[in-house]
Amino acid sequence: MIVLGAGPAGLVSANILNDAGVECVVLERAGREHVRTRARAGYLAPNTVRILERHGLAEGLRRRGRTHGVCEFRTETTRFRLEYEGLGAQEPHTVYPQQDLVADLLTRYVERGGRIVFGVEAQAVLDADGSRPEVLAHDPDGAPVRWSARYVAGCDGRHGAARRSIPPGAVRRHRVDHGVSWLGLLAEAPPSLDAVGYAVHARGFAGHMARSADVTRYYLQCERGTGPDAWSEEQLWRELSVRLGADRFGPLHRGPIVQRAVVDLESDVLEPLRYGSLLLAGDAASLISPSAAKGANLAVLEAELLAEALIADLVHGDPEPLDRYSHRCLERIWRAQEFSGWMVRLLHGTGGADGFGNALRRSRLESLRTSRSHQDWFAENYVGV
Ligand code: RFL
Repeated sequence: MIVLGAGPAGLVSANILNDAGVECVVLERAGREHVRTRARAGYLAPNTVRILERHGLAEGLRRRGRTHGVCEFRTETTRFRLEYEGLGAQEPHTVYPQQDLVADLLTRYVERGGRIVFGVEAQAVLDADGSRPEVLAHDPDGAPVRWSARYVAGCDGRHGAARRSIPPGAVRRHRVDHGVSWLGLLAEAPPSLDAVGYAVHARGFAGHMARSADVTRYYLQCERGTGPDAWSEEQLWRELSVRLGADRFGPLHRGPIVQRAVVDLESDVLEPLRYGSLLLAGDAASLISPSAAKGANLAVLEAELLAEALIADLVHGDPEPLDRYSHRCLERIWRAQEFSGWMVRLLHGTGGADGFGNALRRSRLESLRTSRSHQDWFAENYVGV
């Protein structure tokens, strides 16, 4: 078994497969340190935590993760809080930085004898429609190498080799560009509020998400095409303060901004998630806008389904779960996509000429503020995958 990519999808699959005695190797383009320290997601859904617990992968997050169950919506004039932990399914998130989860998964996999090679960039999966696919790769010295196995798990993200190796027309790619861009910032600063903050402002969206006691992620909606360094730190803090209403609702805790990246909000879904012996999971299978923090959660969910289906086939000779793998994932993926798209429209007022789109956005927010059934629906979807 070959697993491409050592992100959440690849490492969850590899751990489950390795524990079941399936011989597997993970091929990872980046170096070990880069993989262990790459800051991205932070909000884990209750179902994600349950999956990790089921497979003995939750020790670190149980010790260091914090539960979180409140979000706060702000506009130019007002704010309201939703204690979603007490609404809908009555469950909180667990805040645990993705890089810590990845580091835990990696340590455990290697401690249990799992095989991983860093610095190997897959170029293509050959003969994916046959029963002995080959991965064509470059080893850390740049020399070409080939690996072959019964199956290849494509967990190498949206720009990986797995997606590229599927011939045009063999799977459908559904895609939407939400027409909005965010500048994602990581600040070495304590959180400024005790909630996930969503500011819906005429100047654009701003978001606040705690990562740890001294690291906070912020998002600023920006013009499409803006470079990550277009604004100075002072300009960024000023803009965040304006949009988050710091003068009325309390100042932001400032600190050095240690990471910046522009994300164009787009989503896609590949259908089916299988091409012969090549199976896709995580961002390789479906890219989801970060508006509802579902990406890492879907990656873990799909990784479990994939690993269990592979074990059924390779260990027990039962190919049926693998045949159903794509269908089972797609149901969850489309539900998460629907909610993420709704969040995009809630936060940006897209979907109409200026005044119309903004009026719809205000109306959506007002409904969320006042309707208990809307709040329950929100809470259930917000923590659900
Ligand atoms: P990953 O984590 O991108 O891992 C893919 C791995 O594959 C390697 N790779 C290759 N290896 C070999 N050969 C090749 N040709 C390769 N090409 C790539 C890469 O080096 C990497 O190690 O994909 P995976 O496992 O599918 O996991 C997906 C999640 O990482 C992603 O969905 C989330 O980070 C999205 N996301 C969030 N999701 C959440 O659930 N909650 C959040 O709060 C959240 N915040 C975020 C996010 C994504 C962000 N970025 C990336 C824009 C915040 C940000 C800023």
